[in-house]
Amino acid sequence: MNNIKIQDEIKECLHTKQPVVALESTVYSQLGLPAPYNEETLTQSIGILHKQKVLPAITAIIDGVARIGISEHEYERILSAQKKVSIRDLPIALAEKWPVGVTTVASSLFLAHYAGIPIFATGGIGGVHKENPSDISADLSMLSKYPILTVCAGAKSFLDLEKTLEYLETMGTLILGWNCKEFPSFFSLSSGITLTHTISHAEDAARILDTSRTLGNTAGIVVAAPPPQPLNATYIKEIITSVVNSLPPSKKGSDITPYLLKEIARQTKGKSVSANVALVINNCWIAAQIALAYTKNFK
Ligand code: PSU
Ligand code: MN
Repeated sequence: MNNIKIQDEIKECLHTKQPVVALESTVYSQLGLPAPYNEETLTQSIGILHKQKVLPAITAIIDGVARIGISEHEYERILSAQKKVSIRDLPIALAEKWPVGVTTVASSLFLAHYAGIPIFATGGIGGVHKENPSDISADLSMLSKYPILTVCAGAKSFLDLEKTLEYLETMGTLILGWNCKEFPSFFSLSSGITLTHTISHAEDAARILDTSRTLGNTAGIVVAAPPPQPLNATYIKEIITSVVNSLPPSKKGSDITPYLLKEIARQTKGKSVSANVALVINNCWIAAQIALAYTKNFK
């Protein structure tokens, strides 16, 4: 396939059983975080992985090719990208050779699986929307389709978290709280939803992932980590309610998530952005720990 390319360094790492963590790219574009915070988050995410000798594999569409692993000189393409590529968009982005497209959790999981990378980190997964419960992110079905472990801070809290968890359960995706008993609420700690399973060590996550893969289970695993710089739950809830209730009817489909993120950032005067930056970097750190434990003990 000449429209999917795995970076040589990543191929080599996977071949020699060295740790690799896959990353999406929408969160690092301005559709996920405003400039210059998107660049700072990207640099720090990559930095934290390199520091632990774990190779980052950023997924993105560049010059009509789906890439697993991009070089530093190409970061600018992601930072300024305006086109979000979810799983449904992937064939057209490649067939029509889009110059640049940033991957969502859904399309990144597909590409990570293609490359054979079992561990993936993001900010928050998509989910069932509050304002329209039939708007269900393709992230959820893809999370159950590939035996990949995804580290996130739960689902973005402008979503219906109860319905999101119900959907994941129906699809057979295991959710593990990372040192927490409640499903994290992305910008804040508490969602009021108690999780069935909690883990406290990267080795536990690695063992559960290995067991699942050895069983031949095709569903993924979600490790949900509380945000390290949470906002006050009542404060952010009020803002989210007002933003969701005043969603302009012109915002449809995949434009809704970037719009809500932007509007919440505006109304919190950037506080939501700081919380978002911190949790993305924290999730990369956790994913690196799990990748190290997995390659050391199980691969
Ligand atoms: N996490 C963040 N910011 C983001 C996203 C996740 O902290 O911008 C992106 C992810 O790429 C996720 C997507 O897959 O939002 C979900 O979009 P939708 O609801 O349209 O499926
Ligand atoms: Mn949607």
